[in-house]
Amino acid sequence: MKKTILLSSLLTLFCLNLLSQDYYESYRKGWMEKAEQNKPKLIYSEKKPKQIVNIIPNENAYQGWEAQTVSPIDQFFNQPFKNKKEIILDFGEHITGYFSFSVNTISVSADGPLRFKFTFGEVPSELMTPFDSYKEGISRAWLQDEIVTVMHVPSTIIIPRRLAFRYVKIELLASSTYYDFCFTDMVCKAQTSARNTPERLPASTDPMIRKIEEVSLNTLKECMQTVYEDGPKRDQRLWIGDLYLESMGNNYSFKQYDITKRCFYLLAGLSDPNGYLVATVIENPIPRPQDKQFLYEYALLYNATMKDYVIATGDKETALDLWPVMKKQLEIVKNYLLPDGSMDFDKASREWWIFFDWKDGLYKEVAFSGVSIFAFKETYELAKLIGKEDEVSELPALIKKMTKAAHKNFYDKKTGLFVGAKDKQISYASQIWMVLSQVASKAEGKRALEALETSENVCHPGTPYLYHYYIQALVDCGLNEKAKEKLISYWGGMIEKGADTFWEAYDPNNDYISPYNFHPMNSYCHAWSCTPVYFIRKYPEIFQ
Ligand code: RAM
Repeated sequence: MKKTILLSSLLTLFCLNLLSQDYYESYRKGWMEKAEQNKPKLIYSEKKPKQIVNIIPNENAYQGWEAQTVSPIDQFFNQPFKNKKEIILDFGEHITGYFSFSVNTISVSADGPLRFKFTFGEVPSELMTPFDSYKEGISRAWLQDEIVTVMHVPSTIIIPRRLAFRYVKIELLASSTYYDFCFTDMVCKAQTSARNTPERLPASTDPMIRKIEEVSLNTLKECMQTVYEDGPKRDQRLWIGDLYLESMGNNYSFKQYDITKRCFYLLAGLSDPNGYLVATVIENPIPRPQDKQFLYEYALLYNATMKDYVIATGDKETALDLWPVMKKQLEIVKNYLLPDGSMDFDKASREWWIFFDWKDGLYKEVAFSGVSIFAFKETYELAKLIGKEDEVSELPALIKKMTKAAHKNFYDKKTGLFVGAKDKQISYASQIWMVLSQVASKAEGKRALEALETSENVCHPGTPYLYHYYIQALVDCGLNEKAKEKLISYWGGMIEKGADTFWEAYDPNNDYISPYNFHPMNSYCHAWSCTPVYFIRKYPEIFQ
């Protein structure tokens, strides 16, 4: 009896120990060191305001506001400001960096402090929509308004937070009746780690494609800091889904691979002790994961990103070093794989954040199966590239079985569309992921993507993130003309609405779409919308 009790307590202790063990214990330190060694250098430049503008209501303008030129910037510097009280300046381009300004008295010396409110906006509406109506959700402090008290005049003040903006509104909140003052200087010390200059597109390229590429590159450049950020205004951090698309853009433009390498190592080094990747990590003040932020397909897209990286760079060493992470992520899919090859979507939904798009009401069962098969395929391709296919030799048979099951469960022969087993919603996401996973044959995929345009009650993409996969699906099915047409109408549509960097959320029919129910909270320079440059460069015969 005593012996049994002793044995079972030993067993419990052993199990507890296993549970509390860190899956990558012996690797983490080395991975974090490599992340540090590959931190890209930031490059700085000084940017100054270009002109004075007014932002006026216009129901035909994007989000109801339009910036109009008032006068050149020399009408601002060294001009009395006390009675002016408010002004909006335009820097003429999207900038990420640190903002400073200098003030001085005019004639008599200062007898007291000044107080200003600065509001920075990536798009005009941010300067005109009162921020305090935002009540809940992510932090109100992401919104870029700052109250600054200048105790001594003259002086130069630097706003401590890093900003991302094109426009700045200055409001004078307090001053002395005894003296007037003026702004003598204003600079934004802009920063990015994008240092290379991509080759120019051939002169014969369609001017709209050229413009779209320029805005894509600006978007990517602004998001390339010491990691690939999702957006320099918000959330200023690395997310795996954004990394996937940014590194794709980078592979075809700046071709700077230190930043990609750093991101791989950071994510591995900061993964959960259970071995699964956390969807997002924060760099400052010390690198850390966002606790328990597990996002199903993001964990899997790490492997796909690595496959593309190895093809672009030939750097098998990094892939081999991080192979244990990629192998472990396969387990995530296996946890929901049923004996007949179908996937337990309900169970996965309870245990993971399944994303695909910011779109209310999107039913994700089909896309969930698609991305799981896609991840297996990409990982197998990677394994072959680095000589590890023996370690994942079960994958080809699993892929076959899962493909068969998904086709059987989701394909509606009559309509030619893929719909869920439980919910028959027709969505872009479902068709896209059935194409990308090759559950749909090329002909079926073509039919499904075309049918989306004539069907009713279709759930459309809400973000350029899903739209990226849509363009890829069109290309994969050979719908080249349509891919070009859609790329021009979607990203070109943002340009026509005034974008100088591409946005986090965009629905051509709803300018106010916002994952946060408050459009000023959206990021208007967002990593995952930078991929036109990838399409334009990878498929010149289609897009150039
Ligand atoms: C947004 C982030 C990021 C994305 C996640 C899922 O809030 O900005 O781009 O990856 O959502």
